[in-house]
Amino acid sequence: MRLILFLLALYPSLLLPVVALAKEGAAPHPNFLLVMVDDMGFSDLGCYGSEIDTPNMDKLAAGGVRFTQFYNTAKCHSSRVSLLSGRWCRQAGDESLSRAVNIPEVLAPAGYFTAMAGKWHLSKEPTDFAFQRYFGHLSGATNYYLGDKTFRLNGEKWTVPEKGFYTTIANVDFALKFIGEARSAKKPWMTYIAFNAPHAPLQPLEQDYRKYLGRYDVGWDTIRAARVAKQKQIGLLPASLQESPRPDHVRAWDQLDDAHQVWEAKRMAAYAGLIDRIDQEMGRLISDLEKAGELDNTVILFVSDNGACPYDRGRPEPDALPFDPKTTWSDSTGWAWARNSPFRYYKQNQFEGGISTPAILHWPAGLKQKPGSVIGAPAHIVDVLPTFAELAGAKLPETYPGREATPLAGISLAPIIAGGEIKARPPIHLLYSSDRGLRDGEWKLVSYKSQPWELYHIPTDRTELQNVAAQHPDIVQRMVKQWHDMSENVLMTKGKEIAPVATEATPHTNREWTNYDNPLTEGRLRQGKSQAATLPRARKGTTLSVEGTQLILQCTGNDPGLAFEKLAISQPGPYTLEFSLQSKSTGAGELYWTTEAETILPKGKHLDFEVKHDGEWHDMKLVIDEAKTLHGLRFDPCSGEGEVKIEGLTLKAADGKVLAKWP
Ligand SMILES: [Ca+2]
Repeated sequence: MRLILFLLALYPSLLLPVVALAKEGAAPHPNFLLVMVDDMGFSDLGCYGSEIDTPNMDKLAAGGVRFTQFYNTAKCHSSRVSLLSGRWCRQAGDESLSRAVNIPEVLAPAGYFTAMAGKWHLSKEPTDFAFQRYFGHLSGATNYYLGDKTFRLNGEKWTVPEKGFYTTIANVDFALKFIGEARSAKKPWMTYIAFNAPHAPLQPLEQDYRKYLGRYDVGWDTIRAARVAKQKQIGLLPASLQESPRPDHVRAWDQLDDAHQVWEAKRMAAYAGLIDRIDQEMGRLISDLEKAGELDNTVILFVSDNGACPYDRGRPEPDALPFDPKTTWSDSTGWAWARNSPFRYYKQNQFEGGISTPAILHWPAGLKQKPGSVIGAPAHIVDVLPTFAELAGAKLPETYPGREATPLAGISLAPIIAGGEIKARPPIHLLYSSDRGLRDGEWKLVSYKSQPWELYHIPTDRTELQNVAAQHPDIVQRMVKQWHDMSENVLMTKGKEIAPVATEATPHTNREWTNYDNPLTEGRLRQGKSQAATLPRARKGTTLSVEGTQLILQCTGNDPGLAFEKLAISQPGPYTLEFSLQSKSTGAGELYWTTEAETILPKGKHLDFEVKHDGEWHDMKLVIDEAKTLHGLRFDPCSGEGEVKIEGLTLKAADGKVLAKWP
């Protein structure tokens, strides 16, 4: 009850019944084509400043509206939760969606044919959430050519063809098939396409890649400047806007050596190819709607789940061809900076570079804004459900079997679509892991990984360059309280996520940002003879690979982990084993050790340790309380299935001396 009263105090509009948008002459029951792209930066489309050819999206923008402050949650799965549920991710019950009623569950009872194609990334399957048709992968990322084992077609396992398959095209093939079924059934439809592009691995089609080879030899400083200039020239952003400068962790292009320039230019050609293909496939959808006479009364909404991704995972492969299905190029921090022009930071951060992405709405039959308009009002993907429900005249159910539905967090954008404006809206809550923020009116409160709160005045400082927290302690205090109130009462989040922020700032670093000092080698690091001697042995149910300084374990749940036999240690204990660990597996961690050759592990001594399987990196330190000299070790970071990455695995003596390091 306390929660409901709190929410009603915050959002009095929740009391109002849903009213169909009053529009004279507009046809009833518009169709909805909802498109979400993966990791597309704010400036990646032509109509948002890019040099990439996106004529179809530019045409949609010219006939519709572009939002300049359309926010997401800075991360894949949480944006998908908020998009479908109209609620903050934690509030909706995360991937389980257990505290939400979702778009297809609102539109299907109103007579809509509901379908989805592409990346799901949440619990169960789309067909468990009132999507009447589904084709795509349940996984968070997939090989564009080879797919993976999570592909489904209408609830059944679907085998990816060995040849001729490409995700971006397949998603549209199936979406068109589903739309055709809706037409045959003479029903209005809602189709949700969740492209995996341009998420890593960067695997463009050959022709789409070759088209852009050479275009990015000028480097990211030049491309970023050109994008910002275009954003101002086309009226997307004000001419007075001060773009954020290149951060220290991105090296100036002309300071890169030739090999790094060649490699990075190829990576951006791959991104451009992926985005060009999205546009071509959007063109195929638009042509189909035009031919069927449906383009006029279809609400097309195009959004991205988060800003460009800076996490440069894996070994560079500058000599590989990205259209070889076995090549898996990773993201580039320098290009992520350019792709998020003119903003700061990236995917996962709650700065504008992480949360602000393109959003285009096209609906000739109902949109009363001047075609080509730029909408500066803040909006968020939580607004999509209430907007679609209002445009469809669909009822928002207050209860749903098997769910504890919470009140909506989003508001309907119908007043903007009807040619008006939204003067005030409830605060936008921002949270992903330890990255936090709150947008309330003109102010934005933001914290980088729970570092001290920063405050920005968005109308005069959209690029977050002047932290005015010290000048406005009253505003900071009010907004911090609001953030905590919403976190606890609305999102129902607990523990570390709502702990107070740090009092002292430390440098913003990330081990997964590109390291320009890393040498470029040809192809993946092969496990050579000399290295094999220093590597642990993967146990029978575990596959071990080495990428850079990381040990990557693929665990099956049987015999998880690594064995270190015949350790050549010269010093008695106690010891510490230090490492960083990122796990997508399950179960507790265990460490076994022995000081004598005749004891076969797991006999000997052992300790248990806790592992967070949240996909985040955690620094860990295990104390091996042993007085004798180690002979063998067994290190099991999980007991279940899935991937575990270990970086900087180091055995140290009590005095801190490094005794062994892997790889
Ligand atoms: Ca994403």
